[in-house]
Amino acid sequence: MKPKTIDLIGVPMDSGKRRQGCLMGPDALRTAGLYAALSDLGHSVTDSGNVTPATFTETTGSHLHALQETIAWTKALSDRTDEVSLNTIPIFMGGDHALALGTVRGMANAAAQANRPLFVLWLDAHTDYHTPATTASGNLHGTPVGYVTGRDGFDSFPPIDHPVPHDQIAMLGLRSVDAEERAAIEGTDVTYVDMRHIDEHGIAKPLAAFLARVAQANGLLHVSLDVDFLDPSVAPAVGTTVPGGATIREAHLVMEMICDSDLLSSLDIVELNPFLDERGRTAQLMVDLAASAFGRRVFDRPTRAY
Ligand code: B3U
Ligand code: MN
Ligand code: MN
Repeated sequence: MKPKTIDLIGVPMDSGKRRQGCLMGPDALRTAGLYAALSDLGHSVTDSGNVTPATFTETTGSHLHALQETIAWTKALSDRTDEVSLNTIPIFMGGDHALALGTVRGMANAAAQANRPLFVLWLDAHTDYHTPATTASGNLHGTPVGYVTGRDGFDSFPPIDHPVPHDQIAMLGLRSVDAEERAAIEGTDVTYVDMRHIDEHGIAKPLAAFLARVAQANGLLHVSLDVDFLDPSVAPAVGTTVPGGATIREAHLVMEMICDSDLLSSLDIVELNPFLDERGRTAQLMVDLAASAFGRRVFDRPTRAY
């Protein structure tokens, strides 16, 4: 892989759900050595510190948890993402998944300005396709895909000027989908790949097909990696533990294939809750996965035929 310019952006955001702790995520990723892992691979890395939300006053009485705070973060993150040059790959160190309301909105604007389509790879146990009206939990980390695709009901959020078309989104790792999300998503062209499909056909096939479409369209690729994509037995530092997730090897293969495609233009690492971690192992795994996405290999070439 050619050397890249990478910008580490901390997003200590915890407003997307009630269980707290993701605000420590950026520092856990720093402590686990994300900067060194990427610069040791020959990339030019900067750590821009943390984003802060605009000031806000929380309202009460809504079924939505921390709505005003999440809106404030969404504004700050879309503005911050707008500033990123397309020659730089931002890594948003979360923070919970509600940060993708801002990062994907910002990347969609950046892509539109460059006249290129934005594709989104959603690595998650969940589809996160709710709207503020359909979420039963009131947790806005379950809504970013609904928001960026332009679903109704996000009235007080920044408007979506460039909705991401459904057929430019692929979701891998699904195993916990609410009834409303399922009904809504089945009526779209989203590529949704659940764990059963991965068990039966492997993870490489649907991913290769998606990456080929991104390449064909000269698209930008935003990857949103939720810790709960992985099985909680190997990635315990997450609030929503859903058994039956991706293995370490499947996750590395995904990252290695993303690297080989040379398409990655932005990356979220989200839902890491260091308060729930075991001696930093989940943070370390996320750093290792990021390294795979940026070229870390055991060997550069496969072995000779045997
Ligand atoms: N779909 C459920 C659960 C959930 C979504 N994302 C996470 N959990 N991490 C909800 O609350 O919207
Ligand atoms: Mn998620
Ligand atoms: Mn999830």
